[in-house]
Amino acid sequence: MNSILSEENINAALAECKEPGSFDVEKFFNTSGITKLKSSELLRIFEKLDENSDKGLDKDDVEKFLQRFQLDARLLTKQETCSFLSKGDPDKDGKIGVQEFQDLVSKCASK
Ligand SMILES: [Ca+2]
Ligand SMILES: [Ca+2]
Repeated sequence: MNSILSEENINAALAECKEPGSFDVEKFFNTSGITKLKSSELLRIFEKLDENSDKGLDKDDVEKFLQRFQLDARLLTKQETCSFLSKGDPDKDGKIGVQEFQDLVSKCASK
């Protein structure tokens, strides 16, 4: 992860959502620099987030989202996990697929 995103940006993004309940996808993607990545880099981020490599970020993957950036980061709360999933899973199959992830990132970037 740190080879793609700068540690400074990751730390800043994590600091913004330290308190349970304060996680905001849009804010995190922008602060971490994820919105500025090329699609090949974005794909590498997705692969790290998708730990079991089933090409989708399901509830478990999303819950551990912050820990993929920093091992000792907190889990997302149930509510944060649900809200992340509902934003990133328009076809509602319970997983954020690669394309859905890219769409979500570009949607966050355009604001
Ligand atoms: Ca997965
Ligand atoms: Ca989906």
